[in-house]
Amino acid sequence: MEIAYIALGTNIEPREAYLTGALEKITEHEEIKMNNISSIYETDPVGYTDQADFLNMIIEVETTLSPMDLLAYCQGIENRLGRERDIRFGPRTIDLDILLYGEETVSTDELTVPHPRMHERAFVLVPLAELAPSYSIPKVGERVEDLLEKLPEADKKGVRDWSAEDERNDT
Ligand code: A4P
Ligand code: MG
Repeated sequence: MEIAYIALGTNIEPREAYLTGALEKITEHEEIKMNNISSIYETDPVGYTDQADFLNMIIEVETTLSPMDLLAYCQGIENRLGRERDIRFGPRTIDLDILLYGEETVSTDELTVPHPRMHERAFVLVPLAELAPSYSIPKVGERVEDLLEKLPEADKKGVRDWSAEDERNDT
């Protein structure tokens, strides 16, 4: 059994339905147990910025799958939810990235764990700090909450708690 963290991201409507669909399909697997889920955040696009805002969230799972098998299962879910790959970093119905797999590091053509860009991304660190603030990221050697603390304010402003939006819609 290993603890793994998986990041979910979507910026094609219906965004919330893509998140819900992915969560359902992840929990369907008998070798994956959902331990915890973060809040949902609405986030400014990073990298390729001429695209719609994302919804991002992170889940903690417990699994007996190997990192490669977990990746393959996640990619199958992406495909089932209509993911098309054209622009790198571009719009997507659902993106499932394996951030962390216990204390393990993986470095192959198909899979890099910890995810190589996670430690500099507010849309990853903000939700991850909810679930695992004191997790020290292998290779980087720093804790999630310390990495988050060091990010520029402008980056953090690009990550907004989406449950607050629901309240706005109610009024
Ligand atoms: N791959 C390698 N390591 C991993 C890993 N740890 N988890 C390989 C998942 N996949 C991994 O991914 C390309 C290849 O990465 C896969 O074939 C897999 O073997 P992809 O999902 O097909 O393409 P991608 O998502 O466009 O590329 P990548 O590199 O995952 O992009 P990023 O770095 O994840 O960036 N802005 C906001 N606000 N929110 C976002 O969620 N996401 C991106 C995507 C850019 N900007 C964003 C967001
Ligand atoms: Mg990806």
